[in-house]
This record gives sequence, C-alpha cells and structure tokens, in this order.
Amino acid sequence: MFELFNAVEFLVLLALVFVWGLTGFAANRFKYAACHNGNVKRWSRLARIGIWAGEVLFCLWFVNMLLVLWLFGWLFVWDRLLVVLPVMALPALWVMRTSMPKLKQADSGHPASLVSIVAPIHTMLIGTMLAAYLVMFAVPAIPDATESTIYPGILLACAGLLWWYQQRRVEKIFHRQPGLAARLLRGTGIAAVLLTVALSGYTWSLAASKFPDTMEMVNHDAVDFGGGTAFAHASLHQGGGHSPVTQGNEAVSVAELTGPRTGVPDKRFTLHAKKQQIRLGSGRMIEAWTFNGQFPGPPLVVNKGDLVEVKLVNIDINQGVTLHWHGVDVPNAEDGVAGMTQDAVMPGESHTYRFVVNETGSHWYHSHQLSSIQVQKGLVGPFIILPENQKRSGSTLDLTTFAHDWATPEGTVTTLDAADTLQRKAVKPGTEVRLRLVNASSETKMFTLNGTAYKVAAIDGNDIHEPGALTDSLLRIGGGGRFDVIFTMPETPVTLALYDENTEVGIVFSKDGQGKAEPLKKGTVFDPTSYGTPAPSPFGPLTVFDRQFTLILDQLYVGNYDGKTAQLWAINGEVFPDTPTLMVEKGDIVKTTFVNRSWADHPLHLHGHHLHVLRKNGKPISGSPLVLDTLLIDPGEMYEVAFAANNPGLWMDHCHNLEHASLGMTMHLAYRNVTTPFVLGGKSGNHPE
Ligand SMILES: [Cu+2]
Repeated sequence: MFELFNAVEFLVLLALVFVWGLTGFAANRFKYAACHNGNVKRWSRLARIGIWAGEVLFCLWFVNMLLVLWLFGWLFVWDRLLVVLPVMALPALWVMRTSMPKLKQADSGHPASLVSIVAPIHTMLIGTMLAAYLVMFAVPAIPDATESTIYPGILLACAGLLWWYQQRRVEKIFHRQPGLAARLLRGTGIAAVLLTVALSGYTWSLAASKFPDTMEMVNHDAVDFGGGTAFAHASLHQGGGHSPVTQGNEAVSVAELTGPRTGVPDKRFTLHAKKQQIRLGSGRMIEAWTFNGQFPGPPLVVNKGDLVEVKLVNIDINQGVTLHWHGVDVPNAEDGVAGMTQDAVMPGESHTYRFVVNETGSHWYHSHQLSSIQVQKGLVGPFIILPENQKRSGSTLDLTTFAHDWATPEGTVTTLDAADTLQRKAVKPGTEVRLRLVNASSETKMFTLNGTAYKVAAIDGNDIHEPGALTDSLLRIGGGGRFDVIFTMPETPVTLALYDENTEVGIVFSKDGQGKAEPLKKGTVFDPTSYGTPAPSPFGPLTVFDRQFTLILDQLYVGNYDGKTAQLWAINGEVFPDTPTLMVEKGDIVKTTFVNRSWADHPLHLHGHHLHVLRKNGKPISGSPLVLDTLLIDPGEMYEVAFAANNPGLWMDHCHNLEHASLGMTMHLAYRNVTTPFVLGGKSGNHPE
C-alpha cells in the first residue's frame, strides 16, 4: 500500500510543477496586458484558476503526507515535513495573501501592483521545482537543521531576486511594449541560459560521480557513532600509521584478523572457479561461471566446531573472484570482500580461507567480486553446518535447492538448481525430509509446498522455536535468504514450486518418482515475526543499547553513479561511497532501525553478525526469537533489530538485491581502530559489487 502513497506524491509533484508553470505564464501575460490595455480579465481569470488548482494540489500533497505519517510513522515523512514542506508552504501562503487579492482588484478595475502579483507566483514555481528535486533526486532522508534552513534560504534569495527583476521589467514594459519578435527572442534566450546551466550541471555531476582509480571502501567522511561515544576514527585510514591513533588502542589491520593459520583442518575443500557451459533440464545451454564446473557449486558440509580450510583456485574468471561465506560469522580476514578484506584472486592465483565454524545451519558461499554479475553467472554453492558429531543420515532426505535467475539472450530463466523444468524425486513414505531453500537470485522468491503439512524449522540457518504446522503459506525469501522446511513424506505426492511465476520449475516428491505437479494455487504470505513460540533471547525490551542507528532506504528516481545515469538506491539519502559508516566498538550492544520508503523490497545483509529482530512496524515480534543475516524489508515497513558487536573488522552492510547494491545501496560497519590495506577501483582490480 505504501507504494500507492509514493506514486501519488510523485504524480502530484509533477502536476504541481506543471500547473505553477502555466500559472506563472498566465501571470506574466497579465503583466503585459495590464501595462498596455490588453485582455486583463482573461489573463487574470486564468491566473486565478491556476492558483486555485496549484493550491489544491499542494494541499493534496500535504494530506498525502499526513496520511503516510498516520499510517506508517514519523520516520517515513520527517524530511518531507521539516525540509520539503516549508519550500512550498511559504510561497503558497504568499500567493494567497498577496497575488490573489491584487488579481481580484485588477479584475474590478483597480490599478494592480504587478510586481506583487507576479513575483510570489514565480517564487511558488521555484518552490515546487525545489520540492520535486529534493524528493526525486536528493532526498534529505535524515533531515537536519542545515537542510531545514538552507532550502528555505535559497527560496528566499530567489524571491528577492524575482522581486527586483520584476520591478525592473514592469518599469520597462510600461514605457515600451515589446513586440512579439522581441518577446520570443527573450523567451528563447532565457530558456537557452537555463538549459545550458542544467546541462553543464548534469555533465559536471556525471563526471564527478566517477569513482577514482583507487579508493577506500569505508567512508571516513560520514561517520555515524549511533549516539554512542565518538572516538578518533583517523586510524581507519589506509595504512593506519599515518594518523594518530586513540591512546591505548593499537590499530589492527583487517589482514591480521584471520582464522587459525596453523592446525590440521577437520574439513578441507578446493574450489576451482571456471567458465563452464551448463545444460539445464530443458536442454538449454547456459554460459555459466562455476565452482568446480557445476551449478550450484559442490555442497561444503561441515560440523559445528570444525576447523574448515577452503582453497580457492581461479582457473579462468578474468575479473578475479573471492569467496564470501554468506550467513557465517567468520573472522574478518576470511570474509571474502574484494577491496576490503582481500584482493580479488586473479586467473592462475589461489587463496586459502581458514576458519572455525561456531554455529549451525543452512548457509551458502558466493563470490564477492563484482557480485552483481558473478553471483548471477553462477559462482555460488551451499555451505551446510551440521551440529557437532552429526552426519547426514541415510534415513532422512536432506536436500538443498537454489532458486536462481539466469540472464539469457531470450530473457530471464528461473531455475531450481540447474533445472528449468519440473523435477521428480522418489521418497519412501515416512521419510523425514529437510529442504534447505536458498534464494541465490536478486529478486524475492515465493516458495510453496503443497500436499502435506510442514514446518519452517529454521530461517537463515537459525532454528525457529516450536514451529507450528503450515499448509497454505507463501514462503517469501529475499535475495540471499534461506528457509529450512521439514515434513514427513506422506503416501501421496508433495509439490515444491515457485508461486506466481511464469515457470513450471518445481520438484514433485512421490513414493514412485512419478506423479503430476500440483502447486499451491492460493495462500497467505508467511510472517516470520509471528511464527513459533517465544523463548529466551539475548535482547529484550529492557536491553540498554550502546549505539542506535537509523537507516532509511529510498530510491533516487535518477542520479549519476560511477559515470553512468541510472535509478539509484539510497541509504540515508546517499549512495555508495557517500553512505554513512556505522562505527562501533567491540562489546557494544547495537540497535538498528531500518525504514523502507522506496518502491522495492530490500533484503539487507549484514556481514559477520546475526541480527535479532525486536520489532516490526513498532510492534514487538510475537513468535519465536528471529535471528537473521538477511532481513527482507518491504516498502512501508520498519524493523528494529539488535546485534552484539563481537566480531571486530570492517563489514559490508548492503542490499542483497545485488543490482541495488551495485547502484548505491551499500554501506559499512566499522570497528574502532581497524584498518585495511586493501583498496577498490580500476587500478586495484577490486570491485566488490
Ligand atoms: Cu535493495
């Protein structure tokens, strides 16, 4: 529903600029008519109709914002009310108090003060343009006193200039009526000047948006301490040694924050990144990039407590690759982010990751070099952590399946693993089945299971406490997210499918490996915040937080980003690399509030930490404790989450719709005094997004 208010605002703002443009024109014509006995009545009437239409539209915009305030909350409108409202409300009042009565007087034969008719109307036009600019291209998001004064200030300056200019014009016109040719010339001249200014502004901004050849990933210029103690973050700068370090706190390089470098690993794997043609179920061939020539890559199955060693060898992925352990809280140096925790591994090179796993659950690995391209091309695989000493037993069916979207010349092809057609599996009735559903695509996927009651046993690898039986739920999983679904195989077939997608992709489980697909036709969207039953959680209503952050997600309708013009995705009104850096200290208990005011859903993924969901839309969660690494936030939603800052390093916090991440929606969590020797950009070859 939030999208509707968003659309109304967009359309009303466009209409406002259009209507006040026409009204400004009518007021101008009135000025000429009044000076030389023209059709005063006609232009006065048109100008007054325009004013009424413009004022009604302005009120509509305001009511729309009040409704958003009432239905969604203060954080959804605070910038509109504190920054955008004044730049329209002030001139709107001026027009009603000054222009309108003068137009009426002129209409009934009184001599009109032309300047006080035209200047307010033209100021209102500038106000609406400024408002549209702010909402569409430079959203204030987190309004501050500077923003609430600077824009009305700009408007005031414009009003003064317009007043002075109109005074001069009226005097001039009064003495000499310009002919049509002169007026046209003038109009064209003004339009040409405005166009030149706009075009040079655009060209400059496009060039300025280009990332430098080398840059640091973490933004040191916009640091958010979350209301906690501010401390010297100078040591964050590359090399650390150049800048003073807070006393008693030696700078630590990311490169030192490794897992155990010695010791015999409990599990050892080698992954070869290489180009490989993949044959889908239908016979269609895909030019994929794979680990070990398969899609998804080989399942890495380990036990909690294991020392895991994975050697990554790049055979022929020209841009380089890395391995990121999505959902696993590894030491920072093992996190696999090119340009922040390591350099991309180039063809012919290798890199070894070593870490101890201290958790269980369904996770996955993927490249974090050019991830918006490489994940889509297939550089992904399952990373499954079983409890200590547990094996995948023969009596249960433990099946991981990846939902994926392939970009092909014929358009997007959705698959479950490498199957773009229906799959069938024979399962003996009575078998315990665990399906580990992974969404490796950027788009949110809705899984359904039909033919049996089932439970969602875990989300993002974290167990749900006392999950209840489900039958007709739509399991929405955002990009990067995972659900574990369990059921006991019945006598009759069970169908796993993707809801409402134009595809036959799915799996039919039956006792003889036959049977027709019967996907769920209708269901209700599963809500993890009210599923299962409450259980003790490390964070509750009484938790005292050391730092609290507010992150507002917006779209910028058009913007310039790294030398290209596109629709962008902003955090607190900024796109990477200008997004804020969240600074914490080891041991902090941190609360973060996410507010999604955009048209799209965003699966926000924080590396290296687990997010405990506290509240959704202001209401405490009512089911099982909900611990996530990828939080799917729909338009109009607000989530409050908590995490313990217990894993020092520099960590990405980004949208796992990886196109969104590569168009601005990327930021970082940084611990005090952690530095990185790695950089991004053309020369370094590191491009994490
Ligand atoms: Cu997103």
